[in-house]
Amino acid sequence: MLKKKNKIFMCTMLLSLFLVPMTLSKNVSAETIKGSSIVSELKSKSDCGDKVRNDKTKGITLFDNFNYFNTNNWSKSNGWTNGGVFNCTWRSTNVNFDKGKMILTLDKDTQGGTTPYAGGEYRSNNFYGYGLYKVNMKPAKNIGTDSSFFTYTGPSDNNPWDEIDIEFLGKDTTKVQFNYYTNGVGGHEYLYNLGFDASKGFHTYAFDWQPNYIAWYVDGKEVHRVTENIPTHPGKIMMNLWPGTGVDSWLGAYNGATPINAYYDWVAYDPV
Ligand SMILES: [Ca+2]
Repeated sequence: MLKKKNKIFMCTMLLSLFLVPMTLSKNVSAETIKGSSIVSELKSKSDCGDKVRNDKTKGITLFDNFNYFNTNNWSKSNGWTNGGVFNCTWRSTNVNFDKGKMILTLDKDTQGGTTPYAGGEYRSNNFYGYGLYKVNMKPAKNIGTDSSFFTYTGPSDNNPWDEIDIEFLGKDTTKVQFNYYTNGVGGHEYLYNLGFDASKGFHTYAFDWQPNYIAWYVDGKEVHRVTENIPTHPGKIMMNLWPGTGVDSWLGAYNGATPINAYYDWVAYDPV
């Protein structure tokens, strides 16, 4: 029993060394070990690598500097529209990487879609649950558009609709909107006055999703917290840029200006 425990501890330590980046906040190492359900499944040191590769949905840290399209972890949405308020078709050509940044582009659709515009969307391949989600980004500044960072799962994943949002309404990028949905119930929109224009430079936005609260952060400072009816289902990490339709009272009427870009420098997830 003791030997088995020692092996598990060794795996835990190795996992921590490889997976916990330098940017983690206080007490994260201990929390990662405690919260990492894959650890209890490990049988020997040699299992560590395979488990990391095969079980990314549980307790795994993610960091991407957006130097290139890492197909192990991410997909570009391509060839469909969400419909509803989204007046664009997602095109993989609208997700690009340059000089260490991911660039999402909104422009006119020239590939025969049913919508007049093409948007960019980047989504994780895996699902992520409770933990700290961070993005360093610079949203688009243009009326009628939305630049976002969020977690999402829903009927397309055979799950209830759970979502946690950071959204920049391009009509006024001196504010950021936070929101969340639990089993399809939303209506928690909260506009935070940043005190700077987010479209003018890169800043770090984050949310800490825990069983009994969600806290949102701007440049490391907590600025909003909710504690009621918190989502429970792990979701995909998503970023997109799109023009609205039929939601002028929210986004403002899109003026059709193209091309428009949103920039993402890096993203991180820690299961703390
Ligand atoms: Ca970068």
